[in-house]
Amino acid sequence: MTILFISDLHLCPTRPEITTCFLDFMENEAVHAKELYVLGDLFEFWIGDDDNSSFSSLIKNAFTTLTNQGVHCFFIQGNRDFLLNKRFCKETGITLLADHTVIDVDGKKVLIMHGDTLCIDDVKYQEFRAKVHQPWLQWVFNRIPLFIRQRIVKNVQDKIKEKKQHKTLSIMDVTQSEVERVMHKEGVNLLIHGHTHRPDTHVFTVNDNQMTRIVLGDWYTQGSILTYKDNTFTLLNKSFK
Ligand code: LP5
Ligand code: MN
Repeated sequence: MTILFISDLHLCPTRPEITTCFLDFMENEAVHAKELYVLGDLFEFWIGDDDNSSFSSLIKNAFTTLTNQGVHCFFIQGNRDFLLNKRFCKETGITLLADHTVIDVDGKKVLIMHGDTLCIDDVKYQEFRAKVHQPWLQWVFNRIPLFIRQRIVKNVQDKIKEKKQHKTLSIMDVTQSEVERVMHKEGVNLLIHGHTHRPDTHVFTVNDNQMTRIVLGDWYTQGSILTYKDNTFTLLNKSFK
């Protein structure tokens, strides 16, 4: 039994090498898995489930093909695709999961998430996140014509880009006390997330219990896949060729 985890692909029409690598992964690797978990930031930005561009359709078709072949696909929203919702999932056969979800891997409880909620020292981001996650605001935003939404997003992104440059790397990483708090709350000793683009396996001890946090990598220069097989988790890179 193989379970795959990916995140932070940041798919967009202007970086075709990522899309090519992703489609190859879906057709030749994911197809042999039992389950595929996408832990957010699949897209560079997802404007809404009514985006029917040829690029969106290409990605949606890849998921539809996979789910039709019997692979269970799951999606957790990232900070760039928090507007990907039920309609996308219905069209593709994906199951949308809550921001923090505990799954069962061979009888072991594993907490999965995008990872942005762990960066609590990044106060400005958490304030921004709380704003754009308001259901009423998303309801209104989704009803604005698509081309206007694209302009709004471009404006906000330009505004934010400059602010991000002034942040330190440690502020944009997870806060260890928050990691320990959520792992304790959910009763797990294994956490898998993405977002920080710092692929690694962190092993630490809390009250004599060994805890593990696996961080997925981004797909900027190569694919990055966490594989669970034969009772073992392995972080693998997939070259762009
Ligand atoms: O993804 P990454 O690593 O580049 O950066 C993230 C955080 N940035 C973001 C921003 C998104 O990438 C772009 C969002 C565009 C949204 C358009 C919204 C349109 C309205 C929708 C309404 C439903 O997620 C970055 C983190 C970093 O991760 C590391 O964790 O630091 O956060 C920021 O840079 C955010 C700034 O700190 C806060 C900026 C506040 C600007 C307020 C603009 C007003 C927005 C009003 C929205 C209604
Ligand atoms: Mn992210």
